[in-house]
Formats: sequence, structure tokens, C-alpha cells
Amino acid sequence: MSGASKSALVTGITGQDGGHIAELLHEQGYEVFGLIRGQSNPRKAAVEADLPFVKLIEGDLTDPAALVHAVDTSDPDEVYNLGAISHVGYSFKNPSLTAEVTGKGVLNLLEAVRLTGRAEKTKFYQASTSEMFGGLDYNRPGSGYNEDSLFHPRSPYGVAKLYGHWIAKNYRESYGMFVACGILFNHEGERRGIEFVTRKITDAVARIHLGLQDKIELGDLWPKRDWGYAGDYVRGMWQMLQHPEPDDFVLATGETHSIEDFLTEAFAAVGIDDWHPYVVQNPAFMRPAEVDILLGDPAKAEQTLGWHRDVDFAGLVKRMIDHDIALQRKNLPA
Ligand code: G4F
Repeated sequence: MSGASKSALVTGITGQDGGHIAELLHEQGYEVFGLIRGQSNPRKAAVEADLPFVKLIEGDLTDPAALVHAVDTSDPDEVYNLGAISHVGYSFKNPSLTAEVTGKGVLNLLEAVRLTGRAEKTKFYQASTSEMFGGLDYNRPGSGYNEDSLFHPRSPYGVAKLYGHWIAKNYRESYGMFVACGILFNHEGERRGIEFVTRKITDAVARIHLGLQDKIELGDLWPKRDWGYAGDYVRGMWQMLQHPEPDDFVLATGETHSIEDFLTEAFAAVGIDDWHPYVVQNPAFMRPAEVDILLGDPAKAEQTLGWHRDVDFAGLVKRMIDHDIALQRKNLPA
């Protein structure tokens, strides 16, 4: 399959998934447009260096007129709505802004597609999330959450994402738009921001290994997540838009690990058997409500889309550690 002569608009182009999907689409021959926020976004130069083929359009998910402009300029065959306030902890501190960007921003973008007469032409990917499930006992199936599981979000982020999920489904049902919702479990990698726990750990372990840091401060260590590799997951996003029918799909590994497991694997990768002396718990990194355990069941995506993940938990940790050691080595004095 090839995307030659197709065009795609990606929101959240400065984020981890934005970078991965832009590369995948470029390799497939798409013309790739990226929505970037603000007049002098500090991340613009990094995106221009990392993804020189992306045509950047200034605009914000909270600004309907800017979205109409972005859709008109890119005339997209496919829209990937990956833009959001995506840090769960931050969403407790800024719940209103999170609702505007992560929730209502989805509506604004759907409307931009519809009101510019592209409801039939443009396929729309909505980045839904496993945070919508909330990880509570009463709605947690033993085999893992699937597309039919009950939602009970536990953060302003999860609540905003649930609005985005349902308004996206509503546009599919009301206007016949091709809108696919990917319910993605945690996905990580070299592009992950340092504010997320996996990259925070691999960055710190690399620095501890090189003698640049002594300790790492973390919040709760018992929560469990279903962690996969972001590169595998953006392939799934693209597959959802190539499928004949728009639908909802869970992408997950079907395995769950605690943050303690991640610490064990990451420290072991640099030859340290006991991580306890290096880890300090700090309540500042704990959340008012926690998602105890996330475990996904990707059977539908595997059977319907032929999706599969290539990178397992140990492989994910290793590639992040190797990347961060190489990155930190560049900063060492010669
Ligand atoms: O890495 P996290 O911040 O990811 P979280 O909250 O699971 O959310 C990520 O995955 C979601 C999919 O399920 C996405 F929708 C969302 O956008 C994001 O990508 O935290 C993971 C766990 C949490 O239980 C958190 O409380 O790690 C715990 N944690 C412990 N210490 C920490 C820390 N999290 C962060 N960010 N920083 C800490 O120091």
C-alpha cells in the first residue's frame, strides 16, 4: 500500500506520536502537514531539524478559525488528531485548559473538516486512550480492557479524552464521517518526553551509569501499565485509516508491569541489581487519584487489521536505555 499523492494533517506534531507518524507517512509518500502552536514555539526548531519534510501550519486546537485555515491549506485525505494536553499529572493542575484542548479541541477539528465540505473526503483518526478505563476493580476484565469495556476515567485528562472519544464517534454516526478511534495503552520510546515516568527513569539511569547523577525522585511505584513501543502503535493508527470501515480499536501488548518492574529492568541494563539505593519517593509526583492497573486486549486490532507489536517490554527498556546512554555521552567533556 502506498500513500503517494495523498496528504495528511497531523496535530501534536511536536509530540512523540506526531514524530513517529510523520516519518511513517513520509515513507509512504504522503505530503505531511503539521499543526504547531504559537508564534515562537520553542519546539519548532527541533521539529524542523527532526522532520524537515513536514510543512508546518501555525494554529491551536482551541481556535476554530485557525483549524479551518489548517484544513483548507492542507486539504487532507487523512487527519491524525494527536494534539492534546497529554500529561495526566498536569491535567489535575490545569483541568479547565485540559478540557478545552484535549476535549473540545476534538470537536473544533471535526467541525473544521465538516464545515469545509470534507466530511466525505477526509478520514479522521482520534487519539483515544486507555486512561478512559481508569483501572478500577469493578470494570477491569481479567483478560484486559477491550473495545466494549466500561469507562471510568480517573483524571481531568481521562474525562476530557472521553469527551473527545464520544464526540468523534458521534460525528461518525451523525454525519457518516470516516472517524476511527484508537484506544491506545501506554506507548513509549526514544521520543518520549522526560515528564513521563519511563523516559524519566531511562534518562536518570543513563546519567547514573555515567556518573552524572546520584538519585531519581519518583511518585508511586506500584501502579501497573501495559507499555508498548510507540513506533508499533503509530503503524496501528495508519492501519485503522486504511481499513474499509471506521471503527474503534484497542492497541496494547496484553502484558502489564509495575513501575518497580520498569526500574528493575532499566537498572539491570546497566549492571545494577538493586535500584532501591538510587530511588527517592517524592509526594510531589503522586496524583490525587491514581490508575492502579492498565492491561489491554488487542485481539480485535490483531484479527481485523492484522496489527502486531514487534517490540516487547525488555526490548523497549533496552532501546530507551541505549538511546539515553548515547545521548548523555555526547554531552560529556572530551
Ligand atoms: O508515565 P506517566 O505519566 O503515564 P500515564 O499517566 O500512564 O499516562 C500516559 O499513558 C496514557 C495511556 O494510558 C496516555 F493517555 C497519557 O497521555 C500518557 O501518555 O505515569 C505512569 C505511572 C502513573 O501511575 C504515575 O503516577 O507512573 C507513575 N509515576 C510515578 N512516579 C510517575 C512518576 N509518573 C510521572 N510522570 N512522573 C513520576 O515521577
